[in-house]
Amino acid sequence: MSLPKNFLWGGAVAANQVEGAWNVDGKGLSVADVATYKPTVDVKDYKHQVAVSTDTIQAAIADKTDTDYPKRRGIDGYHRYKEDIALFAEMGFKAFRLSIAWSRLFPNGDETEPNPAGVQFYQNVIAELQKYNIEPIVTLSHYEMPLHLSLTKNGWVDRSVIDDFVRFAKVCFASLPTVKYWLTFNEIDSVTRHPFTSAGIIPDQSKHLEQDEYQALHHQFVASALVTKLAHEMIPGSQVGCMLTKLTDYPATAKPEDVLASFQANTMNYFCADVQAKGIYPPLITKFFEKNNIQVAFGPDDAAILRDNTVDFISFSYYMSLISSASGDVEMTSGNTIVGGKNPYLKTTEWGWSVDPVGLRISLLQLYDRYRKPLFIVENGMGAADTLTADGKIHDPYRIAYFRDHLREMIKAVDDGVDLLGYTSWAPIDLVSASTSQMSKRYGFIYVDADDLGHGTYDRYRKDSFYWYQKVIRSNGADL
Ligand code: BGP
Repeated sequence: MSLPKNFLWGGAVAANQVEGAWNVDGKGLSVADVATYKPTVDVKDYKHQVAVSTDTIQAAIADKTDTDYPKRRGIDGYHRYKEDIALFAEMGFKAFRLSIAWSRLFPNGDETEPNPAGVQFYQNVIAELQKYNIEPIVTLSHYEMPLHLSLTKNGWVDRSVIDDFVRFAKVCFASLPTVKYWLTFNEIDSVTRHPFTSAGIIPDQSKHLEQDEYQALHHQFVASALVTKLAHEMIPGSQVGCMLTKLTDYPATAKPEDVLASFQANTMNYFCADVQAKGIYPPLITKFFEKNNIQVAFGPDDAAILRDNTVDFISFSYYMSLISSASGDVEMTSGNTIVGGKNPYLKTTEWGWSVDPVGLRISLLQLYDRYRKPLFIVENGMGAADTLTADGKIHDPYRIAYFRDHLREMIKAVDDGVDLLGYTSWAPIDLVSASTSQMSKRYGFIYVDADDLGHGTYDRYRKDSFYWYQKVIRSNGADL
């Protein structure tokens, strides 16, 4: 069993979780900049906890500090990117996934010309990666849009945001012409899980929220298809991927009713990839809309735009699997953005996410069998608390075990016949958690000396897993 020679090993991050520098060099406020630190998140009420109101946003705008807003600090990646990229190169990265902060290029989102300092920053980052022959994989939208568009248009609910986004993408393609791999929307299916951070929607309790969510999602589909076309035109040979949260669901028992419930959960999970990879809304989803009184308005050309501009490859995040039962009588996962049944056969992380390496192999097989397009694992990893020892070490055998088990299953899936472009771990360096804004939920091979409240030197330390991943890449996965 071996991986292709050009397999893209690396790591993935998002701008709003690493850069900090939220008000530097002309950057505007983004939805991420008003996300507050939440020590605990009640899973059942997650949507409302992250769904800020206009009042809380106004308070955040008035607050010019970063004290309560960890994403404003990130890990100071804006100033330390050279040091970080040197560490990635030391691990032997072939690829690195990053995102572009839309509000760094267009502070309000609706300007006609970009902020030159923002453009320059990303040109510098890409040049630094290419200096080490690291292939950049760039996400255009990763839980981030200019806050102004959220406040003035209710984010992606308003169709005109498509034009704003296409203008932004055009600047990205024109200024970063050597980037070959692009992803349009990170975990596009998350619009219905956290509508504010994924689509700038400020929920109005008196309105039909699902209606707004699916309309916003439709606008993202159209925008994704339009920029896929644009990328192909502006950067010949470029490859554009969709990105979904792969939430592989199992029936709680072999009871046919449970199997049906699980099938339905998986169908909902495939919905976005069906639109982006096959170019059509699946009939089961259209019917779901009808039954739930959801009317998605299509522009006259939308169906053709979706049909004619499908993605080149399918990328996804994989963290866990879930279970479904017809009675709903199963224990639920807790402490994250994803609501689902907990599998009694699996262990969970400290944050309640089930650990299921075989589920990764199953996910790869399911996706490849369904779409027959190249796949890319662009997020997989484990949030854990780490301890920095007095002599500057971090011993993290639990993280090594997690990755080893997942990579073993990934390699088996390639041996099964799956066409896999690469694997970028989430995240190669500790960063601010998307769901809780915690620093203490650590994912990296590199430790960042900062706590949840922003105290610390922000110095970087190599964990034991750093040397382990270096060895994995060097052996192209043979030495796990
Ligand atoms: C994915 C997001 C990432 C990332 C990861 C881990 O859903 O695309 O941005 O953060 O999950 O989640 P968390 O940071 O909440 O632990």
